Amino acid sequence: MSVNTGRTAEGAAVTTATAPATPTTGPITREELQLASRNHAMPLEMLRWPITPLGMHYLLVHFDVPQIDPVSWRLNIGGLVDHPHEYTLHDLQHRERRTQAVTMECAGNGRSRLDPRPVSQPWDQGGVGTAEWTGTPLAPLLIDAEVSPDAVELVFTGADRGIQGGVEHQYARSLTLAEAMSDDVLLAYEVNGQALPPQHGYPVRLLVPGWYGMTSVKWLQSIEAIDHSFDGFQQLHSYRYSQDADDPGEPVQRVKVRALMAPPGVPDFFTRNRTVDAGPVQLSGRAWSGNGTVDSVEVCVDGVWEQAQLQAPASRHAWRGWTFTWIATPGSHELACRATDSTGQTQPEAPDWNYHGMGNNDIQRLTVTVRE
Ligand SMILES: Nc1nc2c(c(=O)[nH]1)N[C@H]1C(S)=C(S)[C@@H](COP(=O)(O)O)O[C@H]1N2
Ligand SMILES: [Mo]
Repeated sequence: MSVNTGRTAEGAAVTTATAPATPTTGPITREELQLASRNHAMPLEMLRWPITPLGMHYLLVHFDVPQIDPVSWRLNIGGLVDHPHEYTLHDLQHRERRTQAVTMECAGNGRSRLDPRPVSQPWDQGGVGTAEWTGTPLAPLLIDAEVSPDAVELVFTGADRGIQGGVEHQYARSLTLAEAMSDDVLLAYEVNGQALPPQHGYPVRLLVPGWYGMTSVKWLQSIEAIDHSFDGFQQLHSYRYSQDADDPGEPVQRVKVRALMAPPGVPDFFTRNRTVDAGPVQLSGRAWSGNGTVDSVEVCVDGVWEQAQLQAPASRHAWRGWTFTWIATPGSHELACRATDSTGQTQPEAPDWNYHGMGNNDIQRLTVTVRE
């Protein structure tokens, strides 16, 4: 088996026809354009909304959107459990029902800002969104299943299938039993008050607040308890903080702290450069972290940092709004924002480079032209 880590089981270097190109300093490729147009970002002006309207939430689909018949669909809970069970959609909809606002961000958000640029979905900064997800908590289903004491992880498998790094597989990710038992983990069947649309995982997806989006497996088909660490492609060969093709790196897990600003004023169609009128300008945006809470947001105008005002989040897993009044004077100005969370983490001036372009939370900077 050859995978895109460039290693065989013996550790010898290999190259495969399907392995993605190594990071590049060249222009955006046709393959990146193809991925970017399938997997759209949230436009940054949508930061004005506390809940991202459906269709404006970002999207990330590795393979094809599967077509699933809700009547014959089943969720299988099995493996090392005393009571394996098959649930219908109706069964899940008639268990405890919970709605929670959750900010989700793709681990690759910010990837195209790296230099050299890892060649994959070329996110700028919009691989994020906040939705109100409704579903049933996972923990009670696991309790009903009586997971064996020998089980260490649960594998969540989606219905979608494809080839990545030369390996054909169904999209699958694992969590430890303790992580999966967390009270806030849902099996979601609605988003913003509607049935999940096909692209967001219809009929049921896993939802793991605080973790990068890859954890929240869409089109969920089975949950299997296993007695070892899951070695599937999306666990072992993808979503790693690696320095090169041969570096197994560390797993990508919780969302790093980040603030973004809704671009002020009016955009230029092609460059997206901004123009605002002189005088007081209300800057606003949102900030989030998968570790603790966002404790402060600062705004920088021409190199001087000041505190922004924070709003209460819609839930403990949702981003916080922030505002800042800027007295804009004619000319060209540089704006930036950054957040700090309750674990003391903040955002880097420049991306922390890694081979797959994961977890880049570098500070957003905007150049704004102020007219009289
Ligand atoms: N089955 C399946 N689940 C998946 C994916 C996928 O391709 N297949 N993509 C993951 C990734 S990388 C992200 S960032 C989120 C995106 O969720 P969204 O498209 O609903 O925003 O779904 C995750 N769950
Ligand atoms: Mo992602």
